[in-house]
Amino acid sequence: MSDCIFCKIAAGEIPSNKVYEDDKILVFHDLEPQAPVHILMIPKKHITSTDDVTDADAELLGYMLTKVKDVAKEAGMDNGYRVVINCGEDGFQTVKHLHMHILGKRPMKWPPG
Ligand code: IU
Repeated sequence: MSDCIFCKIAAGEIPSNKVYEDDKILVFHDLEPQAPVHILMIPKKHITSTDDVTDADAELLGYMLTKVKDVAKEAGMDNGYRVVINCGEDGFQTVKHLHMHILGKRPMKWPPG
């Protein structure tokens, strides 16, 4: 999508502090970290939110989950971490391109705010 900032980051048109990249996904540090390590994982394919996921995306989303532990380990999150996907207004999704937050290096609380 031409007006999507995460599509532009995925395409390299806007720079990011990259952690990992392959043909399917990009992983980069969040600009406003909410934990000592706060990483975002995005599919390069534009999917607006979990509300927009279709059967055709099953392999891609499964692939993303398989990469989480590698990214977490690489970032030193040896004692656990949290994976979050916000969706829609009540879910406080501000960027309309599906992304996983991976947060760690501090104890998390539950329930989230
Ligand atoms: P949310 O789940 O849509 O609320 O999260 C969007 C995140 O994207 C949020 O943590 C922002 O700090 C982050 N972010 C970013 O890292 N770089 C950007 O250019 C923009 C948002 I726009």
